[in-house]
Amino acid sequence: MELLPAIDILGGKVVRLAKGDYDAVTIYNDDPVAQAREFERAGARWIHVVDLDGARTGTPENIETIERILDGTFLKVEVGGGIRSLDTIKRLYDAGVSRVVLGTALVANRDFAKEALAQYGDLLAAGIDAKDGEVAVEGWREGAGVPAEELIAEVGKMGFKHLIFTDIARDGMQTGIDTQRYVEIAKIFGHPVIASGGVANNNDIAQLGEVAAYIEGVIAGRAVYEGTLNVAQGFEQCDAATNKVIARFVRDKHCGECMGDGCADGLFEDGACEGGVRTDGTCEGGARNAY
Ligand code: AMZ
Repeated sequence: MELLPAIDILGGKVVRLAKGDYDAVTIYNDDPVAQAREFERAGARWIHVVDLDGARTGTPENIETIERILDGTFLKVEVGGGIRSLDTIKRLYDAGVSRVVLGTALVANRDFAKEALAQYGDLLAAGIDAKDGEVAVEGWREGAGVPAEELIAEVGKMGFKHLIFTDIARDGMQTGIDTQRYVEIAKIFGHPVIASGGVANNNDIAQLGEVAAYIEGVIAGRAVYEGTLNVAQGFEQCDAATNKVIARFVRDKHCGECMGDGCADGLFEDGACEGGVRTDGTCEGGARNAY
């Protein structure tokens, strides 16, 4: 489980929006590269970068800034916002981005998403953001008319291995998170999920840590900038949660496949992976083989 501090870029500055509203902007730093360095100094391994201009217009507008972050730090960088072409993915990949997030394209251009997946596989993450259960697109200004659960299941079947799910009503609000919802989402998706939206403090990280087999990571934004979340402690909490999951995998004799990706369903109930944990079936019958 990783804690990913968020750097949302709008007009070249580090901002937070409230519930994704472009009219409710707080500027936290004029220099995204300095912000990234600060997170690196605090112990971050990953950061989550959103090109908010790109998410709004459909074309990334802050790639040069992202390239400067990559040049100026050793961080692993996850990037979303306006990524709708293979050329853009290639540019980000060539620049050294570790994970590329597709949001709107998942509903607006399924063929592109499939082609991207065929070419870039594990580099990609599905970014699904929901308001009242409906998927939101185009900078969250439009509803896609698709229930979130339906799209989550679909992207799992398509072959996405990473999913970032944002609870829009909580995003930028420091409300706390609905841990159980992320467990359900991971089960539907078939792999652990990256939780986003509403993190308020270290208690949220602790709660997610309790179900860490289902949680690949957690993104925190406003709570980091407002200082209600202690990031250094957050990184330690995540490491401890990860270690606990690994220990359980070994103790309960899960197969190596499970360990690599993390199973998503009922893993620890009886110490078995059987029961169709993954939609692609990787774990079925693979339980109890290794270790
Ligand atoms: O805050 C917003 N209005 C917003 C936001 N944070 N709108 C989009 N996004 C992020 C998504 C995802 O990471 O959470 O942009 C990415 C998706 O962009 P696109 O252009 O692929 O839909």
